[in-house]
Amino acid sequence: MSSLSDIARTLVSDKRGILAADESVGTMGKRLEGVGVESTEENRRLYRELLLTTPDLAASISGAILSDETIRQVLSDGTTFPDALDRIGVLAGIKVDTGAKALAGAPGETVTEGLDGLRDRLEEYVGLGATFTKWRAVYSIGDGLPSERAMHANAHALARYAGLCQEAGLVPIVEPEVVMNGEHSLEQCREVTRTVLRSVFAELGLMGVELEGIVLKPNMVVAGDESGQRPSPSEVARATVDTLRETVPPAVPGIAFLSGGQDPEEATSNLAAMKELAPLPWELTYSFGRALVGPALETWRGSQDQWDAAQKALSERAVANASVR
Ligand code: 5MM
Repeated sequence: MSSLSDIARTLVSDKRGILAADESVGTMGKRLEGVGVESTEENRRLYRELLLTTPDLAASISGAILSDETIRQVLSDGTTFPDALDRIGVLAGIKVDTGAKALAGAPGETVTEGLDGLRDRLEEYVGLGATFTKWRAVYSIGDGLPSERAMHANAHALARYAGLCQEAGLVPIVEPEVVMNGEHSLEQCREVTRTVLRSVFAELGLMGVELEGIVLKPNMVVAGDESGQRPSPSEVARATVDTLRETVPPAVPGIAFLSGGQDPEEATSNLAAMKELAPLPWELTYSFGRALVGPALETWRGSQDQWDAAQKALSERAVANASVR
């Protein structure tokens, strides 16, 4: 079995990135209904089959994050999703959190849940073919937010999750997302992201998490979507990389960004601008959800006739992201 650091390096190296296809049933339902497709178990399965059988996917995708539903489903030919990914040279990952829930004593804020019974669930996921995992904590910027309480609760949960995954031989993707919604400036996003990342790495240290065996999945430092600001890719890149240099130890092998609702081309341009700031202590790559699959979903709209065109749309985004220097 590969070591944790080998798996983590495979996920972030050779310019490949991670496809986040782990929407919960609720989120996937909203996305499918948005393009006029009924959210049935079969339609969710079919859509994931479309994505993950895209020709040449492995040239630009190192790993795919699945949901609990998908990891138990099979392709039309009867192959399980993890087996199908293994055959093409893509690692199978699994989202193991059970969602962001209201945090007591912190109005408007959440803590991500899923620690209860996690050790047993991880053992099962290993048996189902997973080699890595994901857990997402969510932080909003607002009047007095995020609170110290929410930051502490989420960092603690992320670190306990990461420790359990490494114990099970799985590489944890640690995803603290400062969301883009709001009127905040780029500078405010930078301050909050720095504070959040500091708290996460402090907790990872306390829990004895091996930094060589994780992948960090942070937000890019951007202005709020209602701020009226539109920073250029070089401004986003400089603010993001400066923040990461201040907070992420060089032992971490790689950073795979989420897209957070950015336009797909914008996310690619921002990633490209960051890579221009090399040399950096860690690999930089993508772990996009919407910025990879959005155009494919819009193209497919549930039509069998659009199957090839939708796969091409995914391929174009994946290749564009893998082609940035
Ligand atoms: C793909 O969506 C992931 C799961 O979301 P829910 O559990 O809320 O359904 C999500 O965590 C995703 O991996 C990240 O937000 C990155 O996706 P984007 O679209 O921001 O790149």
